[in-house]
Formats: sequence, C-alpha cells, structure tokens
Amino acid sequence: MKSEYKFSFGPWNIHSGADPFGPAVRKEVPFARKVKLCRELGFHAMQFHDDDAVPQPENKTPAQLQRAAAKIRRILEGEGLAAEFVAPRLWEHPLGIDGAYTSNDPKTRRWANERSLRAIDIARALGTKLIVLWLAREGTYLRESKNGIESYQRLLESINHMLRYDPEIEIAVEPKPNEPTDHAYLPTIGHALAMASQTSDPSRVGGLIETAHAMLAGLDPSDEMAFALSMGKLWGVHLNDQNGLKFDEDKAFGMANLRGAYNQVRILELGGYAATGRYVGLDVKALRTQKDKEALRHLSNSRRIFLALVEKVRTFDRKIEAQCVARRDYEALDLAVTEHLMGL
Ligand code: 3MF
Ligand code: MG
Repeated sequence: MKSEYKFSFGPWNIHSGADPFGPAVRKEVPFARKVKLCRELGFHAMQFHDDDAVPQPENKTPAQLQRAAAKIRRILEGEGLAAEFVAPRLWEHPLGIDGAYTSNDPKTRRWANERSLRAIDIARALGTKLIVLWLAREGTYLRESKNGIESYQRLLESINHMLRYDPEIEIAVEPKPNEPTDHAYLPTIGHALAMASQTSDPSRVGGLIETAHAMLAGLDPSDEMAFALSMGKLWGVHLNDQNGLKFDEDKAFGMANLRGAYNQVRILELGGYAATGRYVGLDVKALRTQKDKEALRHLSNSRRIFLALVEKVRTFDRKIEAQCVARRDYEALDLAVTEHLMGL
C-alpha cells in the first residue's frame, strides 16, 4: 500500500511494559535499535521529549547539550529519519510535582521556563522547529490548591516566553483533560486554540490531538481534529484507541473503535492533512501481555490499519453518500458506511 502520509512515533512507544501495578516484563530496547526499527517499520520520523535526546538538559553546558543532540541527529540521519518535535518533559522532575508553569512556587516556574528554552535548543539542534506541550501536571489534584485564573495567565506567559526566545519555533499544545491530575488546564483543543489566540504570536501556536485524550474528555476525536483543521491549526496527531472513559489506554489505532478510527482518517483526508507535510504520529503502547519479540505489533498494526482506512475512505461510494445526504436518509448512510467497513 502506498500513501503520501508520513508516520512517526516516540521512543517511549517501544517499552518494557512496566505499569503502576507491576514492573517491567520485557527487555529495554536500546535507543539506536529503536531508530533502526522506526525505519524498518516504515516510519519517517521520531518524536522526542527533551530528555529522550539529552538526559538532564538543565545540568548541561550549552556545548555539552549541542554535542549530545548532534549525536542523536547523526543516528537519525543515518537511518534517513527526521525528528518531528521536542516536548519538554517537566512532569518527572521533583520540582514539577505540583505542576511546572502553573506551580505555586516561583522557583519552580523559573526552572520550567528555563528548561523549556533548553528544549527549544535541543529541537533546533535536532533539526525541527516544532515544540509540543503536553501539560501533564499543569492542573490540580485539589481544586482549592491553585488559583485557576492565575494558572491560565502563567501558562500564557510561559508560552510567550518560548515564542520570544526563538522567533521561528512553533508550539503545538497537546490537550488532555485528566491523568495524572484530577483536572488539567487546557483540557480540549478548543481551550488550547483560545489560548493560542491570546499569545504574542498566534500564528505560531497550534495543536496536536491525541485520540485517547479527546475521548477522555467525552469528545469525538474526529470533531476535535475538524475544529483544528478548520483553522489550519492541526500540527500533529497522536493516533491510538481507547475503550471508553477510563485511564489513558494508548491502544493500537482502530482496535477498539473502528468506526471512530475511520472518521479520524476521513477528516484528515477531507482536511488535506497529508499535503500539509505534518506527520501521522502514533502514541500507542504494546499490551503488557506481549512477549519481547512481538512487542512492536502495536506500531505496525496501527500503521497498517491507518493505511487500510485511507483506502476505505477513498473507495466509499460518493454517489451513495450524496444521495443519502440529499434525501436526509442517515440510516441508509449508516448502513452503507458499516457495510463498506465490513467489506460487504
Ligand atoms: C500522555 C501523552 C504523552 C505525550 C508526550 C508528548 C507520554 O498522555 O500522550 O506521552 O504525548 O509526552 O507530548
Ligand atoms: Mg500523546
């Protein structure tokens, strides 16, 4: 199957299976091997957290940081791959326990802003201008612990700080409504793009939509994508799947809700996403039950289902669609789509 779509995943998507209830069940895969696998599986780029590329970036001199990032870039280029984005990973650091940009502690906020600039340095050294902000602990575990109005103002200041530092970078906010916090700031793409419009350079702030995150907000991922696409603001996706409203499952794309997956692919097709040059990113986890050898199927299966659904979208009978819409016979349309997906 050929396609003009370009695919990416992050090194954390090949992992040893540890979860909050038990330890690793598979061997760690070295980074260089992940890069090789990325190409072998038919992907075009890798996604990065700042410290996936340069461990402890805040403890490095500028020269050390550049050297470490240059090494990663050489490994990528050796396989003909690009870096899609860099995301500052603020949520694992002891300072970021109660949030980083929205922490009540000014020292923590200064650290978060500084580290975000180092993430930008790393992105530029890897050859990408895209910064992703997943605002993991920017929220509250307890409503009364923060002033939400102040928190949103602090987030805006931090985004402006990054935009000022490098006049060419673009920032894509990856909204998520909860987990790890009880309630997160910027829970949906609507919130993210409203804030984008208030920044010092709205043209450089957009969004990355993850399927599971939209579903956890009780929303339809394809509608979230449509909202961003309608404004030219869909700068990345994290496709995966999710079985209802529970923890963030990161299942392989299309494996829980095929119709929902079809509609995400349909909206990307309608929005001309491939032609924007942006990547079809995955954020998927292998099931903990998978053995070492088979723990890549979540990636290859997601890509395979995505490409199969592109074909399904392109081969759906437009005449039937137009007739059903003209007659407002959506039950006929429903059956036609379902039968098409079933190959009937
Ligand atoms: C959490 C996520 C994150 C982000 C990643 C890049 C670990 O629910 O989706 O994956 O995608 O940090 O922004
Ligand atoms: Mg994600």
